Amino acid sequence: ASTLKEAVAEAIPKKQERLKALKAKHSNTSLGDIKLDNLLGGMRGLKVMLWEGSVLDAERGIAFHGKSIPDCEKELPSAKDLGLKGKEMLPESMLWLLLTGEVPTADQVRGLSAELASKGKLPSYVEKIIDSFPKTLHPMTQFAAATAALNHDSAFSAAYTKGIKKAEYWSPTFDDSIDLIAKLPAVAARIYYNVHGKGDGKQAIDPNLDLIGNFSNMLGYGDSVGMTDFLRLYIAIHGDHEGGNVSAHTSHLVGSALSDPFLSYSAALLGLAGPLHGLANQEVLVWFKGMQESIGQEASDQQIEKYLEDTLASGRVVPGYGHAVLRQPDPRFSALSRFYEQTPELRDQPLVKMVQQVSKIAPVVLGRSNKIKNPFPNVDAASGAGLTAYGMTEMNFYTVVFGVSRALGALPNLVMARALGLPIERPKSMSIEALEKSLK
Ligand code: FAM
Repeated sequence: ASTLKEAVAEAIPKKQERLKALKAKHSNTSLGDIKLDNLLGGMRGLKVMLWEGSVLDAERGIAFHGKSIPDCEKELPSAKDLGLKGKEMLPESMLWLLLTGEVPTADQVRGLSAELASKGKLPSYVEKIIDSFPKTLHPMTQFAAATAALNHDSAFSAAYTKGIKKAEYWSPTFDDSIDLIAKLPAVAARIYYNVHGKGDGKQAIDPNLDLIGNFSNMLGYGDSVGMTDFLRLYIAIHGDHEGGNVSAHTSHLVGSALSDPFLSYSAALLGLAGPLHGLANQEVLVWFKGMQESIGQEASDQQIEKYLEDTLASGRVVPGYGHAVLRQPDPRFSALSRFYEQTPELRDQPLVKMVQQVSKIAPVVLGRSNKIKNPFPNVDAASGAGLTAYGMTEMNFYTVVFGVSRALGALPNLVMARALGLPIERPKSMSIEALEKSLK
């Protein structure tokens, strides 16, 4: 296959066959019990969703079609492989892997980057909508609203209105998904320009650059190879984290009603805006700023330990630590930490140094609490420090960068859900009385 769509079209029949065989043999086989604790505990651990792109193991962390982040860093075509300035793996390579399960060639990635560049320009009505927002409206609210408004030209909506066979739903869903992934950087950059005054204000696109090379230019960081490369790594590893996290789960649910990818991903962004989910990277920086004000830029381990204990004692969470599934340090944290170690201009930056220092102390302090199931760092413990160190100090924009990335997982999730004929979701809700009756 030379295009991503051809590669997806080739991969779908095999998946459909395997699912059919599984269904034929195991439709009535139990996948485990559902306890009241699951119903009251946010459905933790319930095997009730299907998504091919990644599976999260509590000990090993995320695996994308079985590949760990270090595997991806070795195998996925990088900026270096494409002759671009920088060395990190490209988000386009991750998108190809997530959708097809295959590692793309450098040529296939080059073609995908060119396709995304050709579809990256925003329609002027969306530019006007973004420009109409007050600067004080949170960038995530602006991001979600502009994303929904892009559905004016949705291929899926048009096809559905005209009449389309269920077996073909995946095709316009794919078209809308690629179109949206191509446009998210310009939406994000226009918001950044309006709210924080940085970037070219025109979201210019160079057809010979990769998605994030262009995104970095639009944001005004294009002349920093370090920042552009950091954004490539950041966006590649934040793309997908199984199907049950709030943002991917939301778009999966909304998409199951056949709302088009623009509406589905807009809903995902609103979930990502939550403090316990995507906004945690902003919360982490707020927490670090508070700590630095209180104990200084360079602090001893003891001072940091005390500050962590005070945070817990005040009933607040330590943002960037813990996870609903992980029970080990988040491999996404480890990848960013590796980047910091390998990048001289970052390694000795006070905030980066403190992030690394806290990552050794916090697990000990959080580990003393018997209620915290995972005392280790998640990706948010490290993600903001790099952005700040490279000059993106506007914390309320961090989750927007996360939102540009999460589309790499959430939108392929929609394509595969339609390709596999997954129905509208409708779990059962119970009342306390109904529970009392059924549990007596
Ligand atoms: N600091 C303080 N308390 C924590 C904690 C932390 N980092 N992580 C968990 N706990 C508490 C949690 O609040 C709960 O206390 P209560 O019973 O009093 O409510 C208890 O420990 C059991 O929680 P858990 O089972 O260990 O974790 P959950 O599955 O309930 O929640 C998180 C998972 C991620 C929401 C939770 O660890 C947290 O709030 N972390 C801080 C916020 C954060 O970093 N979120 C970003 C997660 C990241 F992966 C992402 O989605 N971007």
